[in-house]
Amino acid sequence: MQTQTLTIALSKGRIFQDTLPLLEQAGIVPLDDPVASRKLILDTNLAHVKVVVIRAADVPTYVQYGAADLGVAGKDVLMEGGSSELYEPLDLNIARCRLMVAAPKQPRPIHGRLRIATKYVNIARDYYATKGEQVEIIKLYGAMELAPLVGLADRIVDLVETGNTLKANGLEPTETIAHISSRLVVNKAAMKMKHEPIKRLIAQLRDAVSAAKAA
Ligand code: PRT
Ligand code: MG
Repeated sequence: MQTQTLTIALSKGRIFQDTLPLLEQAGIVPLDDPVASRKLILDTNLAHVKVVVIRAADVPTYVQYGAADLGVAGKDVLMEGGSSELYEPLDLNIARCRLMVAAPKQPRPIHGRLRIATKYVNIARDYYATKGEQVEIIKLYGAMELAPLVGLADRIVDLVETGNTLKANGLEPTETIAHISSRLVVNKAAMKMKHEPIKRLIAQLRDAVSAAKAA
């Protein structure tokens, strides 16, 4: 039987960088650096394995539709997207951070509903609904930290790693919504059709994650 091809979706930046050592442990080494080469499809040392490099928020879509067999996505992206059309077999324990509410250290008086700026509108809506608080959610695509400084919002919901970005903008974290790490996601049909190579790769990545934890 011919070797089945595998396509793995990764995003540029921290997820690519942190996934590389795990893939290497599994015997997969991309032949190009996506930043230097600008290529979107990378060959690897294995002829039947390719890596596609896309935006972080697009990874679940590529995998759900089978354009990639597997991918690596932040739990924040998976929670916000809310698709049940993917398998999520492994916590890779990389790109870790927390999804938090943050507020100005010197808050302004709040009139009426609390205004929350975030790119995570679904997560924020659910979070405040569960708390039973009526809030107004304002969708932004980036630089959430700016919103309270210019009076656009009273709070933000954003990812926090070191807390330096919040601090530099006069904000402080007030509540943790979720602990975040990146997950391996797998296309449901591929899991059946390419069961052997995918099962093997999951097992190898699981070992690599355990080894990284022990180190
Ligand atoms: O950047 P781009 O617009 O291309 O897309 P993206 O922001 O979705 O991708 P990327 O590569 O920035 O993030 C990919 C994934 O990394 C996210 O979905 C998270 O799961 C994970 N991750 C881990 C983080 C962080 N840590 C993180 N600190 N993603 C973003 N940040 C940002 C955060 O939004 C804030 O602006 O870093 C800033 C805070 O960092 P500290 O250290 O100052 O607290
Ligand atoms: Mg980013």
